[in-house]
Amino acid sequence: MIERHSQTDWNEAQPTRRALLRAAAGVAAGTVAGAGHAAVASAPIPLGSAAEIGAFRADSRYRAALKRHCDVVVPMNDLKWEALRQDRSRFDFSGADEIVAFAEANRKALRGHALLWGEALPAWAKAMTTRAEAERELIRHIEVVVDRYKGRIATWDVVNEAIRWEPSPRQPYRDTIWQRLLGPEHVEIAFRTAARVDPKARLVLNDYHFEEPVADAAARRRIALDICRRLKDKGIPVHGIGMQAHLYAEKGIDVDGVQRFMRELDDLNLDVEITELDVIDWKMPADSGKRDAAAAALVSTFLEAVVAVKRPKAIVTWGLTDRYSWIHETFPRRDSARARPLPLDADYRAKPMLAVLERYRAGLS
Ligand code: 9MR
Repeated sequence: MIERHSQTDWNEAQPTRRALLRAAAGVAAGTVAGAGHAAVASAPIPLGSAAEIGAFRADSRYRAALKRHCDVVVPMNDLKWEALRQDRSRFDFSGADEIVAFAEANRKALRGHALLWGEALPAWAKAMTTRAEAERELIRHIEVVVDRYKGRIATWDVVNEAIRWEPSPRQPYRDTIWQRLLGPEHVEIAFRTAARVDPKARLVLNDYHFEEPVADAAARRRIALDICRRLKDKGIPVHGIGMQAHLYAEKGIDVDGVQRFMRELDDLNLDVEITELDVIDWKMPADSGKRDAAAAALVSTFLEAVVAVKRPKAIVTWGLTDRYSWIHETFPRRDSARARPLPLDADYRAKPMLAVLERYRAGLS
């Protein structure tokens, strides 16, 4: 077992002497997972997970897994409008505060998810009708939320899933309440406000469907870069792009496309982070051993493609254990087998995917 890498400030992750020594020791002892892979010591990459409040409260093994496997914790749902703003006039921070306190007590970094999203909105927000109302609410929301966690939540997904499924330069944005009432400016307002309230925060544009070998994914990468370039041209801070990386086992990875994307991010002086990694295995054969091997190989192919060009600021999975995952409901299998999207199985046993991730955490890839 690779020693836990406790890194409080994952934004500043550097190859420490300890990490290098640990890496070298792992290679020498032959304990490194993914045997056959030429392990090379390099900067450790902080690992993290989203934490779902129901499981977090009810299941002590879930909390133990977060402590053991994470350098970074992300409240999965409790910083969304739906959780914070059921009541229009009063913010409810109870769930978010619980997870933030846990992260701080255990010296984990935090990512905030998400300040602007077209989903997970309370009914009153979906029913807004005027530009002035949307702008007022959006600005107030970001002011209150970012200010509350200023200096504690180091990184924010400022805008989540704003890019249309099949975007074009003329129609880059998804049809959301924000786009309907504010137009393309909704993205600028969100980033500008977050930067004003916490000038030290790292501000990320988060989205998905960037890595499959299809034309749509290439178009989405191009649009994401365009959005960031335009923000920068206007002097509005944006620090990185979050690749959610909900990977489809049957689709594979566009390695060349992903690597080009990394170089283009470099050209714009933008970071990359992997923000919601998991594997959608609904089209795979039921055999769990085969599925786990395929998931680990897919994650490895994806992360190798990224890391070969650019080291992500963090690698975050959307949960840790197959016991709890959105994939069970959203991508139900036709047979009676359960989805196996995450690095630990439903009984918290390590799967091959965990070994792949730990190589990066230990600085061996
Ligand atoms: O996993 C999350 C699930 O528990 C919520 O019900 C849902 C709606 O808030 O959001 C899920 O997380 C999503 C994330 O916030 C954004 N990217 C897609 C994720 C899976 O739907």
